[in-house]
Amino acid sequence: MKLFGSYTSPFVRHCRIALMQSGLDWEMVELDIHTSENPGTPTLRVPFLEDGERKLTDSTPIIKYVREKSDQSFIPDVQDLDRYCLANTLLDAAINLFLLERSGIDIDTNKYTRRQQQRVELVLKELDSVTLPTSGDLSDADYRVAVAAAWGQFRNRFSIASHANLQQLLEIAGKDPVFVATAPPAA
Ligand SMILES: N[C@@H](CCC(=O)N[C@@H](CS)C(=O)NCC(=O)O)C(=O)O
Repeated sequence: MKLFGSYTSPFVRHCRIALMQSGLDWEMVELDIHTSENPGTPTLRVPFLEDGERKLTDSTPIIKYVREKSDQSFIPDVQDLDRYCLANTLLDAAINLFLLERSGIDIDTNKYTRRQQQRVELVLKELDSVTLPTSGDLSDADYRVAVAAAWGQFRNRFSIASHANLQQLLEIAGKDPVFVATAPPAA
């Protein structure tokens, strides 16, 4: 199967983690979604996955598909799923702000972008308040929070300096071979 995406995307990173842990046959097709004329996905976002006739357009069904195809489960617990979704909300807001700023919008004066900034801070605080996993035993909710926190540091989009649990989660994830192997390339 083919995973389309970039090495800097946190959503793609999580898919790569699941694929590397799956033992399945797959390859990464590098794609710059911002410059590609006809990227082959209606979302105009990465990741997307092709496996024969099957096409998946979002990291969540991709990870569920990969986990289940390799006899693993995908977030059975509803509270873990909520945490996973919170990390998605954090990423969506932070990436949206990143792209708006890059396109020339002043995100400090616009009412909606200020709300997005507030959302980032509130979700970070909420994510910091949950129990940490033990080393070597990261769930998909842990991975999602970890790739989100790591992306924020990589792009300098938010600080986790006052969030001790998130810092510790990144330390735990830093001992996980696939998390380390999928780190975004140095700029
Ligand atoms: N819900 C999607 C989000 C994917 C997403 O936002 N990808 C970003 C890269 S990290 C993207 O392609 N953004 C391009 C754009 O918004 O124009 C998923 O989980 O796959």
